[in-house]
Order: sequence, then C-alpha cells, then structure tokens
Amino acid sequence: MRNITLSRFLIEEEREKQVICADLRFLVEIVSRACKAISVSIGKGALAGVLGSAGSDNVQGEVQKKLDVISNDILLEANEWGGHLAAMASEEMEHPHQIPHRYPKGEYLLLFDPLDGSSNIDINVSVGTIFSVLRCPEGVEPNEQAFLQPGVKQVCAGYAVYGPTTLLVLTVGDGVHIFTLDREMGHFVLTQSNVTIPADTREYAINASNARHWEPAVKRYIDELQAGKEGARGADFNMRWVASMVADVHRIISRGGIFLYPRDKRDPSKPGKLRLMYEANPMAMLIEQAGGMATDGRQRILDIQPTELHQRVAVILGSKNEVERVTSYHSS
Ligand code: AHM
Ligand code: MG
Repeated sequence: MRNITLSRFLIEEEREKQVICADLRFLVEIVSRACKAISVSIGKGALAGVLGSAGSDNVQGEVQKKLDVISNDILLEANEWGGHLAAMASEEMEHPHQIPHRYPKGEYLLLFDPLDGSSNIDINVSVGTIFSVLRCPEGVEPNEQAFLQPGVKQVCAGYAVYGPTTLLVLTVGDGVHIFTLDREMGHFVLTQSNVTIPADTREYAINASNARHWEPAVKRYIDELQAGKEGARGADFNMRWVASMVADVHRIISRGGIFLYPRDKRDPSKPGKLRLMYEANPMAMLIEQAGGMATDGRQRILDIQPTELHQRVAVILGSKNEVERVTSYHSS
C-alpha cells in the first residue's frame, strides 16, 4: 500500500471523491490528534501515575478511572477551539458540553466514549475511544434535544483501539478504513482500505456469566452454538470475550464474528448495558459500512429514535448471517 497518511486520505476524500467537506476533515484530524495524546498517556501507564480510580463517579453511577477523566479532558480541549463543532457529548458528562463563547461554533455534534473498556484500563489489556458525528439541525440550540437523532444520521463514526499497536478505524459513509499509528513519525497511516466482514462466522462474543438473565431467543441461539457439531448447527463455534467493546468489534472487523450484549431481565429500565449514542450507533455504522449487520434483537440499531442522551440498548452485531439468525429468533 502507498504511504497514505490520514491527512492525505482525508484530503483525497474531500477533493477527489467529495464525500466530506473541509470542516469534517478538520474534525477527524482533531479527533485523531486527541486519540494520539490518549495513546501516549495509556502507553506511559504507571510511569505517569495515570492508573487507578479517579475517586469520582460518572453520570451512570460508574466509578471513573483516572484515564477516563484524562481522555475526556483531552477530547474536550482538542475540539473546543477549532470552530467545527456546535457541541459535544460524552459518556463521562451528564449534559452536552457547550463550546466556550470565545470560540466560533460549527455545524457538527461530536459524541464520544473517551475510554471504553473500563475494566481493562488498569490491567494492560486493549481499551479504546469510540466517536460519532452528527449534524446540528439548522437554527437549533445544541442542547440535549439536538443530539437525539437516530444513528442513520451519523456523518462519520470511528474508534481508536489502544492495543499492541494504536489503530484508528474510520468511516465517513464511504467504506471502513484502518489506519495504524506510526509512533516514530507521529501520524496515522492507512493500512487497510474498504474492509469487509465475512457474512458467515464460527466465532462469537458474549459475557456468558449473564446467561441466567438472558431472554429465550439469546439463550436458544447460544445453546445451539455451544452444542457444536452434535447440535442443530452441525458445526463447532469458538468463543472470545475481551470485555472492551472496541477490541471485540475490532476482531469482528478483522476476521468476522458476532458480538452480543443482549437485553436481560435484571432491570427493565436498562435494556442492555451499552449506550446507544456513543457506543452502539458508531459501531453499528462501521459494521454496516463493512457489510455486516447490527440490531438490538428487534430492529436495526441505526433506526432507533433516541429519547435520552445516555440511553442504553441491546447490541447484536457482526457477520450478517449470524445477526440475522439471532434477530429472527427474537420474533419467533
Ligand atoms: P464502559 O464504557 O464503562 O467501559 O463499559 C462498556 C464495556 C464494553 O467495552 C464491553 O463490551 C462491556 O462493557 C463489558 O462488559 P462486562 O464487564 O459485563 O463483560
Ligand atoms: Mg464504553
């Protein structure tokens, strides 16, 4: 592959393909710069004193890690001054973050989970940043209401995964492209273009410790997979669960698979664990752009009309034929 940096890729998407405008190009550049800074902090770990709890809870009542707070601050600061955003929303903040008056405002809304995979932060396992970009409706104040748009309205989505290498996986609605951080040069380089997910897979990801709480459709589906060659599917399936959505989704983007964080019966007010606006929607856009499928068991994730910024949703995504099958079990 030619040595195409993220900057060059974005310029070509703008100039030759005209799929993005200058403001969106700038936005992606800024987010990618923030991801580099987060990657540096994570890379220093204990040497920089960034591991451990921050001693606070976020809006969802979850304990914040120091790196959750650091990553959130990095993203906010990087994106405030450029004039490309109307407002931002984050897993770590109850309400949207407004652009300070001293800076110009732009037309985009940026949503993010600054550091996904909380339980893996302190144990040197891959974590990541997930982001989603929407347009602020014209003439509308960028308050919480402005963010409540279904995932089909996303103009861009992506994630960075901080693993053995730092990757940026991106879509602007023109396929899925993977960039690898060249740490010496300090920039992202295109290493895989137009990624596609195979429609069939023999690999699944689910937190099986929740099995007793699952709905019958998911229980039936997983039972069939676990029955292997001798069961209804007539084939053996393998299981992987990193417990960082970015890492589990990245495996699926790389070689196929199905990921489930289904609705369970514990708390009817929480349909699933993952958040719609800054976890499920951007991942669903990427998965669909790569030829996969994403549903909540009942409907396409990207069609869900959100009612709350931090709303939770069941997530089933990945290789098309498997997602279709388990989704059909929900209606039968
Ligand atoms: P977080 O945003 O607080 O990190 O929670 C989301 C994470 C996902 O990355 C992952 O898929 C899931 O929670 C793991 O959940 P569990 O600990 O139940 O296995
Ligand atoms: Mg998360």
